[in-house]
Amino acid sequence: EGVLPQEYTALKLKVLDWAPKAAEVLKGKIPEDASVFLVPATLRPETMYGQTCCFVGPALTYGVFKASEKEYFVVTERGAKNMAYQGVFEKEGVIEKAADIKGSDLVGTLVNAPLSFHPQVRVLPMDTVLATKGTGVVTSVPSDSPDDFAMVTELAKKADFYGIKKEWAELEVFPIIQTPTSDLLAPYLVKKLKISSPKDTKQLLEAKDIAYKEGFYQGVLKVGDFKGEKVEAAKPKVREQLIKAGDAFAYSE
Ligand code: A2H
Repeated sequence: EGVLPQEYTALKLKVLDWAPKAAEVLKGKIPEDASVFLVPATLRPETMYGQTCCFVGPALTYGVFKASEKEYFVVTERGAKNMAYQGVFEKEGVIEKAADIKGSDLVGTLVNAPLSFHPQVRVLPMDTVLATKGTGVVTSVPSDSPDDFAMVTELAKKADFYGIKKEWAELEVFPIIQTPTSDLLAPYLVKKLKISSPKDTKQLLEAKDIAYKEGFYQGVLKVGDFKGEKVEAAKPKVREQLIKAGDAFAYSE
């Protein structure tokens, strides 16, 4: 962990249809008129146009936390504790948990992904999601995140093994950011560094480092309201737009 707090954007992915297991576990625990959101924490709000799924750690335990009368958030206990002291919940400092649910039970749930070219995406498993970072929920942008691209490729290859439908992992990957080398930087780097699975940790770390720096300092948005602007300039603007629309909020740790 660094000395300065990380400023994340917490995105609200509204649940449209629960996976059967999740529906069973949560039955009667959440008011019928409330909306439930999966809430990933991201450092790259300007890439949200490219979301294709939402990752949870299948072995992690999540809570469904009451943010207000009408809204509940699915995050880790740790994430909820941080939120409670950042003015995210209606009652400052108070954590109300409606239910516990395992990540594996959430897999297959259909959620709305704000700004994405794919407005409806699935919750999918990713073993490398850390319980000790962010909210334990990670939105997947395979065009710009090598980790995400390696994982969706793996999921599509071994859909049966992961207990998912192949097509959930095969949503089209659209170019979002142009850099000097590519407009699909993550797939480009995964190929170039010969990354064949999410287990190629060392190369993935290198790819992540290159992608982050090149995307931030040399990237230009190809899509959306800030098309043509440098990532550096567009990042806070996309973030503000998401927050103003009620689709996101500031989260730090
Ligand atoms: B980023 P940092 Cl396009 N476990 O969002 C593992 N990874 C997590 C996580 C957790 N509990 N919580 C957040 N993350 C991911 C977008 C993105 C991200 C892109 C490119 C790079 C990138 C779409 N996924 O991150 O250790 C989230 O993925 C690479 C740095 O706090 C979050 O931003 O620096 C990022 O890691 C936060 O990682």
